[in-house]
Amino acid sequence: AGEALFISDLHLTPAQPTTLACFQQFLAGRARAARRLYILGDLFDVWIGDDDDAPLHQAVRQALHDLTASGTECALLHGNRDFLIGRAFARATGCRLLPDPYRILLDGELTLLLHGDQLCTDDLAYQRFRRRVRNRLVQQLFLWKSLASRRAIAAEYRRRSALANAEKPPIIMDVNPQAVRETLQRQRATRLIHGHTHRPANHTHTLTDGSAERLVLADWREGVGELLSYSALGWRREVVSFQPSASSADL
Ligand code: LP5
Ligand code: MN
Repeated sequence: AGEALFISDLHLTPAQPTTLACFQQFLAGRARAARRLYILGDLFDVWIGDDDDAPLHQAVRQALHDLTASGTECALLHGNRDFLIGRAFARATGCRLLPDPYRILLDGELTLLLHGDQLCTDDLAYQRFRRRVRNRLVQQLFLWKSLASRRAIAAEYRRRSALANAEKPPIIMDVNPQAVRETLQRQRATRLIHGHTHRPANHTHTLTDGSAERLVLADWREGVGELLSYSALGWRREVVSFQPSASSADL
């Protein structure tokens, strides 16, 4: 079936150019060896609409387009920062936008892919915020605004979110184990892969019949990231890091 790669939470932003460079290098190199790449949300630090033509967005569009044109399929889930990624972005990059959660069959086992924010059910303030911004009409009203005012609103959300998070006990911002079990059982899946929490680890959950595995992906920062791969060799975690070329190191 070929190798599948899973990454999440790159939080690409002009403020972190080496993380962008790392991702570009990854798409032009390591990712090409895979049959399929899954991005499990928060590829961007913030996404205010497909019409935003900032240089970083153009660079990412181009790099993803080159990857899919080379024959590696790419599928994308929305995160809590970039849920406004739409069809125009998918068309320009050749990526497929998947619903969250999304179920795939790997070697006869049902694996569930999600960003992970919905599983944080103890974070009531966030879930309330989420319901509001995932509303179609609210999104349409937002998208009708100018890029400048959308940018300002997104910055205000980010500011308030950071303030709110500083007050929350860390446990609130992790997934709720009961929500994990219910989701797995409802979807009849035996494996879950998600990001969002930035707490990379492999967990085992006991279900009413049997057990399930939960693989949490790391976030990318300062030019260093992580991927999870599934191939004939099984499951592996790999470090992805930016390698400056000799010429740019001379500068
Ligand atoms: O993002 P992170 O990891 O810091 O925190 C998340 C949760 N926060 C969010 C909010 C985003 O960071 C900011 C939104 C991105 C902009 C997208 C584009 C604009 C959309 C337009 C709408 C159609 O997701 C945070 C969780 C944390 O993960 C861990 O799970 O706790 O949740 C919050 O912080 C929510 C707060 O608790 C409550 C909401 C504060 C914002 C209130 C907005 C007020 C209106 C402002 C008017 C301009
Ligand atoms: Mn997230």
